[in-house]
Amino acid sequence: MRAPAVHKLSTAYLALGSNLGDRAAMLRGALTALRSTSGVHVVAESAVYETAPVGGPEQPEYLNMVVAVDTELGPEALLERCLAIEAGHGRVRRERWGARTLDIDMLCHGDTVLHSARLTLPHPRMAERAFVLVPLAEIAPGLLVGEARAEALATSAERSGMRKLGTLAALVPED
Ligand code: X6L
Ligand code: MG
Ligand code: MG
Repeated sequence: MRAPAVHKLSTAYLALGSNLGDRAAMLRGALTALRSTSGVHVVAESAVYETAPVGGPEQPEYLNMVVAVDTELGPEALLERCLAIEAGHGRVRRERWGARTLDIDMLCHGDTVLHSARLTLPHPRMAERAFVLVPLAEIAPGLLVGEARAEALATSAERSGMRKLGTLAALVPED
């Protein structure tokens, strides 16, 4: 009898954002696509926040949320899947930090530390962004972001320009 293949499950945190088109539908579509991905299991989702844009040109307000996935995919494979889901939602990369239909950023992947041309883990700038920290702290308060717990960073984060809208399921009908 052949030994069963062993797959290591890692928990990855993904930050989702949208500020073009039907923003809530974009987030819903991202969740549906992640749930349909073999080897990806959505295990938690934060509330959805409407947030003032940070950086870049003048652009519309974002909807942001964070999801946790348990995954058998390695960091590079999960990144590929996230980029494909963005493209499938009409993401067009024009200027840096410009408006987008859907952005999916990998915040961390287990305890992987990685610096490749395409991906840096943990995400180097997540500790500075309230639109990431506040939803992240809802689903992973004890997660270490550098030296600090996500909850501590979120508590001290500047929340002006952030409005909690509620769960995604309450914003858009289930599909
Ligand atoms: C100084 C200068 C301090 C620039 C911060 C922060 C730049 C974040 C870009 C920055 C700076 C970013 C989202 C967004 C973007 C989003 C909201 C970025 C890249 N994505 N604003 N801006 N939500 N609210 O998902 O994150 S573009
Ligand atoms: Mg981003
Ligand atoms: Mg991105």
